Amino acid sequence: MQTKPKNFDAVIHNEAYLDRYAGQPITHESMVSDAGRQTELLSGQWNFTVDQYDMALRSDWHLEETVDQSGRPLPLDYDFDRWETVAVPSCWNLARREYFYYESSGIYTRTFGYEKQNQDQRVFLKIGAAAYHAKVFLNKKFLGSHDGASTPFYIEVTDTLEAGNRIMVNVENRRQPDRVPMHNTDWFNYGGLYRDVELIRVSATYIKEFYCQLKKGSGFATMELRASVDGIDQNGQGTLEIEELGLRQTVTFQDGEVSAEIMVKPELWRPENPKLYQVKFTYGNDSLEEAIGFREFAVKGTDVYLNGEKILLKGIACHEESVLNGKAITEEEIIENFKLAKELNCNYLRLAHYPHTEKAAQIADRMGLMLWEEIPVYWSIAFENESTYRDAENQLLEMIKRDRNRASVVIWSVGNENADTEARYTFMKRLVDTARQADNSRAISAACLNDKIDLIINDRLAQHLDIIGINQYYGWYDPDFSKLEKLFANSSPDKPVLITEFGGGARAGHRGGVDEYFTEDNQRALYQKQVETMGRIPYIKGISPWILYDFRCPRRTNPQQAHYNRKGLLNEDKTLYKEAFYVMRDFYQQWQ
Ligand code: GCB
Repeated sequence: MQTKPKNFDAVIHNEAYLDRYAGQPITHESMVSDAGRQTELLSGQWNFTVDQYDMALRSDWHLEETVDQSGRPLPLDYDFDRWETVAVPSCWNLARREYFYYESSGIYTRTFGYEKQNQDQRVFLKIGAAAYHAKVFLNKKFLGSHDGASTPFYIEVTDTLEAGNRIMVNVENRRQPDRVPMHNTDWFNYGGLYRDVELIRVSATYIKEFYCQLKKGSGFATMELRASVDGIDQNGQGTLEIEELGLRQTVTFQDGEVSAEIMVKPELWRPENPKLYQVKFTYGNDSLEEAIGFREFAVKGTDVYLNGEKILLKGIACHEESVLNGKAITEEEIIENFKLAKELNCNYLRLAHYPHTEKAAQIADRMGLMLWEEIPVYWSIAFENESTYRDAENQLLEMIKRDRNRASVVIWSVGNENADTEARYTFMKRLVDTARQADNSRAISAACLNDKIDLIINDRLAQHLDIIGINQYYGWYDPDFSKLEKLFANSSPDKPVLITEFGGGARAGHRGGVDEYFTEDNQRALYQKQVETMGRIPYIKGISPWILYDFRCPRRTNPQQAHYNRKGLLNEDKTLYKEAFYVMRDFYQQWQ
């Protein structure tokens, strides 16, 4: 065994400083069904510092050791309550000019009071999103760490909370090859606590999971209920109530779980009539109440059905971003995006390339838009790496568990544009199987690449998907547009194909010849050719052009792009419509 030299200093010489935080991963297993629960928000101003050298972790700042063993005061490198403040939720990149491209650790801390209401109450801390990795400390205790920038995580804090509390969160957003996504993407790498942080109080035995959706193939007349409870009382009764339907059904739990089918004929949710019911579920003293829509989304042959009727998915892709707030997009901004999608005659959006806030699906439920939700298995992540797989799978399950009661969500996507290698095939097939097992009421898909040499749709993953997503940029990255016709002619898929991306860049207001790149005229001509071609292909059952509005992208450096991906149908602040917007709007108006 190697011994440490006598003058080894644990703070400055110990490169294994992260080891003491390993082994407490926070995963989908600790999620709490929280839709419709009263929570206490810890949002607002938090003290913050960038911590490029990871001093908080190397020196255990969370222990707040202010004196040495003999009680002599120590010189401290931190001063929690006198640091500057930033808002939670927000992205640090937009808090200050100096932080714009910052990719490392940031330390958030605040104090808060807590009043116990009764002896049996249990409390969970929920962090809506921390990009990308978080380590959470409460009252000098390390509570665990979470990977993945876009999904919520939950930690039980019942025994750690006191009347006065100090929370400290290390959030770290280094781009790394073994993460999901890896270090190379086509969007901006925001960092920070950019969704709400909240406390959730539940009963001693509480409802942990609650799933209630229409059962597929039941003639729209049966609801499937699945729930689990956690706590000492595992064999009690739960009650499902939907007042508007006159429904009150009692179900009996066994060993903490129940699954039941309930005959009932609700009015069906659809984009033209996004009917939602207030659904209440009670177990002992614990209860949940959420607005749920009931619908059936199915695939048969090359057709897509909603509530038994053939539909086309008239969509648009969208990142979770605004110029002002980065990823900490507000409800008003989501509503604005969805209104623009409706103006484009859409009934559907592809939420690319990672889970957007859960508010998006709640709003889509209300506004009547169908959604594709995706995890950031993007380009060439470390498909050979088992820990990368576990991270991807956990993000997938956190997304599914979070949103599986949302009628608007019709497709789970397991990734985007991944080359068809052996390792990728195995990795993504596992994800498909996991998604299907977790929720068989939706279609599973992925945005695939086509074979650019033989010009054919032949991705091996496609055989395991319900719907094949295809990204194609003919007329842009490959200027030879004739290849698109060949690709479609050479392919005869036995399932529906969605064109998950096509498009080209244009700077709003920049006009010129149709052959001049980055003009609105070039983009318009490209859209005209694309929709004219795709509209004739019988197996194409949905389209989501890339993209609703321009988004920040450090890869894009020419003066027209100016660090934005300019493939939007609107500019980045959505004040300027580009010509292609109207091409798409008119196409969707008549596409049937
Ligand atoms: C793609 C990617 C998307 C990019 C887009 C582009 O295929 O899926 O993330 O932003 O192309 O603009 O190149």
